[in-house]
Amino acid sequence: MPEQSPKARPRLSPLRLDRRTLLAGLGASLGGAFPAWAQGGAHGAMMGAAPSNQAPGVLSGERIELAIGHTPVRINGRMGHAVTANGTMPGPLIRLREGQDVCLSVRNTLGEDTSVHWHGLLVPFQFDGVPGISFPGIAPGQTFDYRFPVRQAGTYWYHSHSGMQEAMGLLGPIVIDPAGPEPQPYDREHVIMLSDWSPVHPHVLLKRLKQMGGYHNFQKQTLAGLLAGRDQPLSERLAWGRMRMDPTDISDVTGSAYTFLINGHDTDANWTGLFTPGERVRLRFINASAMTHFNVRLPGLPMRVIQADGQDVEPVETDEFQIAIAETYDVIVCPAKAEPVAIIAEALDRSGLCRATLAPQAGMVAPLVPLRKRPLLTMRDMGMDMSGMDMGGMGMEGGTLDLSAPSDAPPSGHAHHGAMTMKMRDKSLAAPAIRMGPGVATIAPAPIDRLADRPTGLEQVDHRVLTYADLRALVPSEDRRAPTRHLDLHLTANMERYMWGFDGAKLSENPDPISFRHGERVRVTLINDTMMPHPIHLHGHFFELVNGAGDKAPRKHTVNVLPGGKVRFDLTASALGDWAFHCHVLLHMHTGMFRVVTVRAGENAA
Ligand SMILES: [Cu+2]
Repeated sequence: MPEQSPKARPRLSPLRLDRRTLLAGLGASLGGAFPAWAQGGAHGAMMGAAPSNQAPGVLSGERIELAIGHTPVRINGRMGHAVTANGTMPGPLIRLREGQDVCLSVRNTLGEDTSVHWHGLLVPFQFDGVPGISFPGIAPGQTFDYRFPVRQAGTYWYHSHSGMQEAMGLLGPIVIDPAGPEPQPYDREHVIMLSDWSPVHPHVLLKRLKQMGGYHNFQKQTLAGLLAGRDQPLSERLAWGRMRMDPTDISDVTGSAYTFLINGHDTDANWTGLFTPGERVRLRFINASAMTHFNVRLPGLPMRVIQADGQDVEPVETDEFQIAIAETYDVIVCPAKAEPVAIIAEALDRSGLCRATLAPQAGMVAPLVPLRKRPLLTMRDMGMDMSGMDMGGMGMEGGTLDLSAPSDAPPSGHAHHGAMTMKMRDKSLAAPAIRMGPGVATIAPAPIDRLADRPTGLEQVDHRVLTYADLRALVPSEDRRAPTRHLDLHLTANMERYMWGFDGAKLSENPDPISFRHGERVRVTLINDTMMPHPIHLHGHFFELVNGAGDKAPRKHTVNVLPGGKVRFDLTASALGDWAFHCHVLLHMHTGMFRVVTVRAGENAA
């Protein structure tokens, strides 16, 4: 594996792995309790089975109880301390049916406040679970009952919205069966929950990042790499240097701090889900990580994507997809042979991966794949893709809708980078709405619509890769009114000081809420002026991505805005109340990339 960074762990060497995975396959346990759905050798659920027959330990019915507490866990051979629901990480699977009522009763046995947010669920705002916005939080010793009708179907999840509890393990899956027939029949299903785990307390990780932005970036380019032709051309490196940025700054906390998990198991523990050859197996992928986007593939097995963020899409076949933090994708795979198949979740920055196995019988281990070459950010990621542009055209306003430009085009105009890179620090280019304080270090001079771009790091792989432009809703959107208002929001940062915000303001500066009239139809444009992807999540609503699919624009609750990119979505402000709107990278949210969205009845309400 010549492309591995020096920090890649030795445990990925094939020889050691074989011995270790053999041990795991023979039943050597890494310890820690798992709910039945996340145990190795899980049978999964058969489609159409009553919830009570699906698997032991699935929580269903009209009253569901969760107890939040402390639990010691053992991950990758190290003991750690987790915050858990009902004593396990991940937490129990909550299985509901569209149309039912539910009371989720959450008891806090911690010594600090807690909360649970039902991610992607359309609930009355007072049951959305965000302390300080929708309710006060759950004090130690208290129980809070969340009561709401279940108005949707699909794959969702729950997590704490208090402090760093989500990064410490308070997360679990929610599956909602449709009231009617499944639009995409399958035989068996497994939940595949991706997460990242560090025995270091998240507050310590944050402190390191504030002291030194690149703390966890051990993949910096070297002179040796440059000479060997692995790294960028010298002219480009000089350009990055002038901006005091680093193109390997893909993620702020990487595999040097994290162990990546599938259903709570690391690669050695090899979570295994069973299948019978010939079955249609539905995999419900949930990225419940605090800080990690994953590239997901099952080498040798095509995937049919049938849902994104719990919403049905027209089936689309692919070989790999990137799942940003907080997104979900449901796929159907049909393994025909009685052989184990690997599920590979590789961290976006290639600092590590997790392998799990789909197998016809317990004890089988699918082969591991090596980490691929680390991705580099391009000038396109800086909102400075100038392909097809004459260099005199730098005055171009607001970029172009560039859905046709190939995403794998090499950054053009090396000779001009000196002039262009200065643009990124030219604050006179900023839109008037941006508060130009220390929280804004860079502006993307020419952000472009990147929905048809392959996501970061997958530009060059030689198989199919899902893009947002491939997603089409199975059923046309209910609200086909044209938006009556346009709203631009910039995602801004000063990475060196680890400050993140919307329009240059962080939440602690008390920016005005983003307000919508009830029923209003608004086109929102998110512009990423930073060098990192931001999965932006709106509570209480779905929005329709403007991706060229017209009436079949896919509905999402979270959209990943690529660096240097912009994303447009249409929103019907259908849910009264105050809602959280934030980046789901936990430490970005925690350091300010968070706004309150308020939906009020008004004279023009629809
Ligand atoms: Cu959320």
